[in-house]
Amino acid sequence: MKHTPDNDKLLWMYRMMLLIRRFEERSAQMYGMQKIGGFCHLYIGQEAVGVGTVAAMREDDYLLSAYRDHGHILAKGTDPNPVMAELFGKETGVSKGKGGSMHLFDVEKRFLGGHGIVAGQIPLATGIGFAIKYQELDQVVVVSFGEGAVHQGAFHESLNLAKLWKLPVIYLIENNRYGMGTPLERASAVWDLSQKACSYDMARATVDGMDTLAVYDIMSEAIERARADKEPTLIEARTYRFRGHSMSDPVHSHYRTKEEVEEQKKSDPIVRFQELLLQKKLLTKEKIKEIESEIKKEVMESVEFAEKSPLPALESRFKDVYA
Ligand SMILES: Cc1ncc(C[n+]2csc(CCOP(=O)(O)OP(=O)(O)O)c2C)c(N)n1
Repeated sequence: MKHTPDNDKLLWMYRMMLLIRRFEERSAQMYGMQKIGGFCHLYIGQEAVGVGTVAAMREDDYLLSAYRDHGHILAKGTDPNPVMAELFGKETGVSKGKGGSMHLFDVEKRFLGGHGIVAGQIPLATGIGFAIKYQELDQVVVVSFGEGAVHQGAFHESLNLAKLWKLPVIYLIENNRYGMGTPLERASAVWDLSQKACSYDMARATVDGMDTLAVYDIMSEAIERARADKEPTLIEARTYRFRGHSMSDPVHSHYRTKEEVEEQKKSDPIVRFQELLLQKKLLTKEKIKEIESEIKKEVMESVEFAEKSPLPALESRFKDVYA
């Protein structure tokens, strides 16, 4: 591996993956208690992709994702309190309670959504890449989307222009193998999705999306290419979601077997990363317990904050709404 994080970053990555996991487990519980309503898609199982990616980014780089976005915004540094409040639909939420789970947003942290339309964020990210280049700045944009998005026209139009205009954008396919209940094999003529970059003569890579350090390495390389040479890259991270497509889809549905899910859980990215840090002596069993209890407290505080926050005022219903 060419790029390896220093010890502080390794610990940050571990802590962040655990925060995302515990935050979402708690969100699922709150959904069950009807504190959270509407759509809610969990990132559980995919944490290595978002965290490995953000660890390779600079703070002022931009990130966009689809609706499975809790992990991305937390990794980008947004406080869990307004994120949980947004899931609760409260006024103190990152989108003032009007976006919900799918439409998280934090301009300050340069997380530009949270997008519910499959592939909708891809042309937006391309436009942001254009703006960066036009203003002669040196940030990069990473846009994450599911494998279901690569068959949309918007994906192809974006890749073509990004290569033609040499834009600093990294297109990150988070291939969790299913678009709702449709497996990749039933939706795609090709299995190796990074091949799509060949049509646009674009740099490409495939990475084990359950391996946090491998994601960090590949992403660091792509970011260097984008920052220095203004060259885009298409990355396919092969990952897996342990939960259903959304809170309304049970974990073990007709489209995949219980055995398959259990088999995939053996490569849980957090367990793998924890073992690595134990081997490196960066973690001990006691330290793990300490981190677990700090995170539990942090997540419970976010629930309390969300519970206590007011609902958006009735008079604000047309504010910040564009139609
Ligand atoms: C343009 C559009 N078509 C259909 C939908 C309905 N829809 C919501 S999620 C989804 C599956 C997308 O799968 P994928 O892109 O692989 O992402 P994942 O949920 O696996 O993270 C579909 C078809 C939508 N939101 N937008």
